[in-house]
Amino acid sequence: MVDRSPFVVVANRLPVDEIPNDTPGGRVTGTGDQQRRWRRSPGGLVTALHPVLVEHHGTWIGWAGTPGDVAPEPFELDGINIHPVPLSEDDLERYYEGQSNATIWPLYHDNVEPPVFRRRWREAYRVVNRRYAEAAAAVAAPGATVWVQDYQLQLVPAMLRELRPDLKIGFFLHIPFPPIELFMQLPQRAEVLRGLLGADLVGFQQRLAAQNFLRLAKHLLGTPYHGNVIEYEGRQVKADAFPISIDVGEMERLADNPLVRERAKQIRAELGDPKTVILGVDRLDYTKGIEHRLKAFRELLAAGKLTVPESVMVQVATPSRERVEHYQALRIKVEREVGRINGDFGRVGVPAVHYLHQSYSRSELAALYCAADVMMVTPLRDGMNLVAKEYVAARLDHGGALVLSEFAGAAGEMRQAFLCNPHDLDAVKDALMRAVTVDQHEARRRIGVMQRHLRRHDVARWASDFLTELGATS
Ligand code: GDG
Repeated sequence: MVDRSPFVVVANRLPVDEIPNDTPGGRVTGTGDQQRRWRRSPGGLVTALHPVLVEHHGTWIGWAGTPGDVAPEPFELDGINIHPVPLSEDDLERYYEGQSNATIWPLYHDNVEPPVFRRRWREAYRVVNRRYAEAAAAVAAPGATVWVQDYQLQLVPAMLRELRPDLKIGFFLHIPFPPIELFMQLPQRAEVLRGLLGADLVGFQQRLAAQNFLRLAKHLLGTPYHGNVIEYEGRQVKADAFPISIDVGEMERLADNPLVRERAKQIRAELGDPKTVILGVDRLDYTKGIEHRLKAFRELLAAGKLTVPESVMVQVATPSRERVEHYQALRIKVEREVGRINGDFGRVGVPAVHYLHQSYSRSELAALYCAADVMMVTPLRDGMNLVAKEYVAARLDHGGALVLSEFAGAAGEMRQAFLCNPHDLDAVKDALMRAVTVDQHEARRRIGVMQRHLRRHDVARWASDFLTELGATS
């Protein structure tokens, strides 16, 4: 473990999972009662940043995943310095579930659920953001580059700049940045904006989000901007779009694995070899439009345009933020809708919707992607949506069709998808039917164009574009 790093990533969560002590393998830290075992968690962000972190002896700062007042000691894993920050049960309830996921998350996603505002959550957000900023200030070498990630840590750039004016600070927001009218509802609005303006470069998924940010700064603080550069307190802050992507190579390797291909066939057989398998894969989140797609499917079944068992839907809804009220309410609504569809259109042993409230391995996900004729990605608002990109990358056979919401960042790049407005049920039904009935030649052409785009724009390119632009800021 080095004391100070020239490259530091700060994210809510560390890219590691603690595994039970009796599991073979993993990296062991501590001894006796304090012994712990760690494994790198899969994910696009860590894959993209891993080479940069290894090359620059980089450090990743974040929460290790277990609540407590004291964090595990820093350690090294696969060439990355891991620097845990503690989060207590209270912090998790207020900073993470409260301010991050019940206030900011819905507000930044067009208020698709009403945000909840609580003073004690805001205070916890401030306290925890300071903790992360202090950790970064302590590990960053003189003149280091620090890259702060996402909506949980928007105050960190300014806090860090105050502690360490010598650093080059980048910030990337993985979720949408709302228009002025919505952002203005945030009780902490000026503080959050000033927090972000502590960075040299603020990155967004889409150009529209960067523009919202530039306009907001002018509106709220009167800071002028020229092009995409804001003049703020004698410094220049650049705002730009960097659409994130996936590790295309990893998904292609998975999809090319004979075991995965075999599993895809087996999944279709287990589903009764239907003509059309329609798939959804999402965290169980109200922004993802799961109910909307279920309703579209139900109406098409009711109208006889689709029939069971020729068509079946598989919906993977990975458990997420289960202690937040909005999420509990969503689960009830989704499960009620699934029950209604199966009650009306299923038969014994032949459900219309296979609903799976579980997490799967990457290879099982790849097999599901390969098994699906139509992938439905219908968020009401989404920063990017990596599932859409994963599905396309997995289709080495050039088969399949993607139905994609116009409100996903991915729609900006994947114009060959069957695009739809998820708020308009008829439009969703129409896009689904076009995807179900598209002729093979046209389907292959569409997937092919999107794959070529993805191969040139993978997550490594995203990281290098951001870091190059950050390096070029004055
Ligand atoms: C946020 C923004 C933005 C899902 N179920 C399982 C599983 N997943 C994986 C998917 C995909 C990832 O989780 C989900 O990424 P998304 O982009 O679809 O959505 P968010 O979680 O909301 O991500 C989003 C993203 O950040 C990146 O900037 O695109 O807009 O909201 O990779 O495959 N992975 C495994 N098991 C599952 O059951 N292993």
